[in-house]
Amino acid sequence: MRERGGSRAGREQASAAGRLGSFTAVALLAAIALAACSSAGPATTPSPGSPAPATPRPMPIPTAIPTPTPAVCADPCSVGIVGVAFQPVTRHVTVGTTVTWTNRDPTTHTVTFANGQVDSLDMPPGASFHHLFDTTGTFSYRCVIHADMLGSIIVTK
Ligand SMILES: [Cu+2]
Repeated sequence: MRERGGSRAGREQASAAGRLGSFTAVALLAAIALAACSSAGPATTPSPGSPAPATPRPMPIPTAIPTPTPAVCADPCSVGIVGVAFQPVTRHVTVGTTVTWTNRDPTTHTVTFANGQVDSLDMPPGASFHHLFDTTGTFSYRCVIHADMLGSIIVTK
């Protein structure tokens, strides 16, 4: 009983040793192959004549770009109504400036302030409308006939 068990254990040991041996051989071959690869010359070692490898340049630090001061539209300031749009859409003026809108379209438009204080009512082709801005603020307006016709007058001191 004991001997049979012992001999079976011995066979298993021998077999394990054999597997270990073949594994060692494979590992050794792999090591040799790796060594052969890594010592394969000029790819890894730059020759003296080749340019120096590029050194990473530091990221440029973004500099603050000053916001350009919007051009002030001199008094009297004009806004065109062309192609179913206010042109320009936004005008910057100073207090005391009169803005004149002129309809250069073949269709009727309006200049209607969002605050409800100013309304040109219908402006047929060729008609003009003007308003004197005597307070600071941003005045948004639109054409009541064309929903996407929007404009604004920004009044500063
Ligand atoms: Cu319109």
